Amino acid sequence: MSDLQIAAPLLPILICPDPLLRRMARAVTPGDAEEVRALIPSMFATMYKAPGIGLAAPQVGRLLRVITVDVAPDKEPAPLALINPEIIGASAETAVQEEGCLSIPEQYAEVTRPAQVRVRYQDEEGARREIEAEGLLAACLQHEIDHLNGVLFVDYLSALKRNILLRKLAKAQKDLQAKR
Ligand code: K2U
Ligand code: ZN
Repeated sequence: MSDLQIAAPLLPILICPDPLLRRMARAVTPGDAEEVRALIPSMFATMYKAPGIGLAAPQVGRLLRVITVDVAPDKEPAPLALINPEIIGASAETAVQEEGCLSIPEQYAEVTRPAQVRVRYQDEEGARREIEAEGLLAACLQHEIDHLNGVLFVDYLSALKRNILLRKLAKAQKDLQAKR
């Protein structure tokens, strides 16, 4: 991962099954501008530190529709902050990607999603933009936008696989607490 450091306060990442992760985030309004201007650098700092290639505001306890992504931090960092992102197009073609989640640490599973997506969002200056994504960026954007709707990647697994994965997470969290 990149050693991209951003001088902004780190935020604690909520861990499943924190109920906040299952809430719907609300749209950012102009009145949120100041809070969002402070939140985005902290989200990037927290994401790079984890390390992760994406982060959604609900993961750091803020029910705002803001996500940050940087899927290739090692090569040329391409930090992207998306405000009020919405998927306005998705290919019928699907792709399988191994996904992880900073709120479900150390657990990974393959997830099938549309291979390409078109996302409309507002950038940090408030300008309306659209991007077309494929590959890991497409998976990451869909994963992060899911977080804004209280959806986690484990929801795409069979009940059996989801329960096995969440039981392993609960045990790992218990062992972690025991070590403290
Ligand atoms: O939202 C998050 O919790 C960060 C996710 C982003 C991600 C989305 C889709 C596919 C993979 C990752 C990851 O935890 S960031 C850590 C990571 C990086 C590369 C591959 C797998 C996991
Ligand atoms: Zn996640």
